[in-house]
Amino acid sequence: MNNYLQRAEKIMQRINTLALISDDDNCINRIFGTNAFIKGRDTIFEWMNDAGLQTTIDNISNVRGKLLSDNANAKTLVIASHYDTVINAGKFDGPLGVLMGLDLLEQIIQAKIKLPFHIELIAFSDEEGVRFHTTYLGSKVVAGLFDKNVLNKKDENGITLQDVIQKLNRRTNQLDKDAIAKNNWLGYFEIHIEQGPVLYEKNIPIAVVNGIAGQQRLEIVFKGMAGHAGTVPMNMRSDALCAASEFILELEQFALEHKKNLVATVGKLNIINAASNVIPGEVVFSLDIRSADENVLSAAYKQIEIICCDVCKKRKIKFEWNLIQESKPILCSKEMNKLLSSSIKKSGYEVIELVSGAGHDAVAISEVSPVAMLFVRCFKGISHNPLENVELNDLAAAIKVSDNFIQELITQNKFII
Ligand code: HGY
Ligand code: MN
Ligand code: MN
Repeated sequence: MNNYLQRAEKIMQRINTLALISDDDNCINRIFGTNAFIKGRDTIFEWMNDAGLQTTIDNISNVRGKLLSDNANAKTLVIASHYDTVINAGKFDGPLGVLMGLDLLEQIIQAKIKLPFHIELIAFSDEEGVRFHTTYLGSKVVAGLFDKNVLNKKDENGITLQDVIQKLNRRTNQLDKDAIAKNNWLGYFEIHIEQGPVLYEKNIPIAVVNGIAGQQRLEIVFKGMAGHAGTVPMNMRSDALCAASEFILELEQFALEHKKNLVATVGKLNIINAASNVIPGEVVFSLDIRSADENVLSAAYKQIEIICCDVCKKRKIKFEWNLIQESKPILCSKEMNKLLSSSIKKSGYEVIELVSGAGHDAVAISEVSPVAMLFVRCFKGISHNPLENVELNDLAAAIKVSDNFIQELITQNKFII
């Protein structure tokens, strides 16, 4: 078995170990601040520490392992991804990038390679934003972009982010000290599953990411009139759930008409005071809108609000339209991608470039550093689903390319923003 496959085996073992750390025995749930989150964090800490990295846990619970250059004034290359998950997650979204990064650093240590720059491996604590509906909390702290107002955000049980961080024995008044200063960044590299079907359909193991779609996440409230399911005639109802259903189907049609340029998703919907014999008076639901084209995204955002308004007017429903968070589409570094593409060629693979529909911590980091991402094929492009899967050979291909890429960065050690 060649060295890359052996390394892939070890990474796969760690991915499987991490996948067993969940708040739910029947599926993978590891959201910010829970027991499984803490256990996962401490497991990654141990792996980084055992590998000989200078390892710390910062105040937003990112796990950070440093491999320093002899040149104290050197800049830092960050290799990272996230260890939090969605609900009923797959086991590769996030952990793949963290554990491949750990393998790369273990190889550098083993080969006693002299680094012209520092490398910091980071396992970000909250990329998905499941608990507080705001994403990139960990990477925003490292980029120095953390908005302290987010500390007052409450989860579904009314617990604030501030409370959770304190319960984790971390100090919110030290969060700004956890940032890497803007002029210390050499670059950022993240390895991540594609979470889409292109590589699977083209039968190619890896791809260069040239950009990441922008997204807007909203919380929408529809308020009608609760009533008795048995007595209120159909034409006299203002049923919040029926109104939301009509809006959601119109939204789906609107996005379909935009073909590949736009996606819109309602992933969560809550009927307030739900009961089988009560006409729903109030529903609260999420809306996730994405496009790689900034103009399409902003035009769609306005148009969808008009659709919402029209449905509610027709049905005499009041609605609240709350934008929770948004991020513009970003471009990855052309300089880094040139090196990444030549590493792919050197490794004997075809070079293709893809835009990521999924968001990544690279979005937050791109505000302070050049970023590059390497996509790895996953089974039928399935993700955010326990069927998520990656073949060992594809892991081995990504390791070979990443080894060459780090080597290129070491020999080049020049580019900056
Ligand atoms: O939702 C996303 O794009 C990513 O999985 N956080
Ligand atoms: Mn991810
Ligand atoms: Mn994800």
